[in-house]
Amino acid sequence: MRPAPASRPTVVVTRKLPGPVEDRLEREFATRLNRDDHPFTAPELQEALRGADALLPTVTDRITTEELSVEPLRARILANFGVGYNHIDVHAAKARGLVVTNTPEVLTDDTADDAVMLMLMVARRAGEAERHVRSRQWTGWRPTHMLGTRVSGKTLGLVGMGRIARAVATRAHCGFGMRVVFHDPYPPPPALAAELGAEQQSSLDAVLREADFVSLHCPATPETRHLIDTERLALMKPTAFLINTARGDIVDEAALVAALKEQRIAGAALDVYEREPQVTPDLLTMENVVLLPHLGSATQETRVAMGLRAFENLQAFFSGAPPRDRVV
Ligand code: 8YV
Repeated sequence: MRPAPASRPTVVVTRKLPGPVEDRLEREFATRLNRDDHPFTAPELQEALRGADALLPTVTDRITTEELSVEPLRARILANFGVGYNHIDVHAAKARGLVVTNTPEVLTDDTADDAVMLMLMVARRAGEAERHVRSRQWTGWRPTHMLGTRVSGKTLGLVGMGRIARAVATRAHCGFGMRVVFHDPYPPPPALAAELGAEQQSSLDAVLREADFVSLHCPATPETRHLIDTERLALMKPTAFLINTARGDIVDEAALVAALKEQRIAGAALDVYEREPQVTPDLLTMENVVLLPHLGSATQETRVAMGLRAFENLQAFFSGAPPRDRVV
């Protein structure tokens, strides 16, 4: 008699994923999809941790010590959909014997494009101008209408110099002839920075003082929470713009609102927020602020690639091989 096939691992997918990713997951695993795409509640996450071998979560799932304290815990891996995993308490996960993986590299270019788009939008007043046309206020061309700020040739300050920052540096330096300065406590080798035309600064404060555009590219950790606060915003030029495609809690949003109101900086372009999906109401009223709904990796191509990368991590794990993108 042939042995019965080993039962397939059960995987709970917490949000709706692109079709090709869901198909792939369903072919390989006993997959539970989130058909109506509702954000999971804490009890739902706990239920999944109790009832499945793996979770494929996203940034909208807060997986803290509390969620991870379930008994009995069945899940053995959290295959995160996304490179950032600050929504997962990885120490608590590790303590409970869970493996955590992420999806680096595949979203680098699209997120860098998003940062450049935000820089151009805020400098050239694109959001404000679009609202102007759509609300039928445009009365025609005139030499002094909606003048913005030139991007080409200006100085871009990068906070963090990982993969996404380096892709932004290339675009800014090669595409816009910008001078690129950066600070990272773990900087890339000098030869690599030189290749990108990027100059390392001795401190974050030096970057903030020099830059016409400050773009944030550090991970969200306890150390980087409110890294950009009242004091750091005060170091920026009154003509400078802040761009954030990293994580909302790197910026003290209340301090940012105050700096914008008092015109201590020229504007801000944000893709991420401290309390997503809530946005500090004052920001919604400011014309010199561009607000996007966490779109960094939001292209068809990248979201499929992220899903397949999470799938590959699960596949490796359940076949007994080390997953490529293990973070703990
Ligand atoms: C994702 C992101 O869309 O990968 C990240 O860290 O911020 C985004 O690109 C999101 O995290 C998906 O969970």
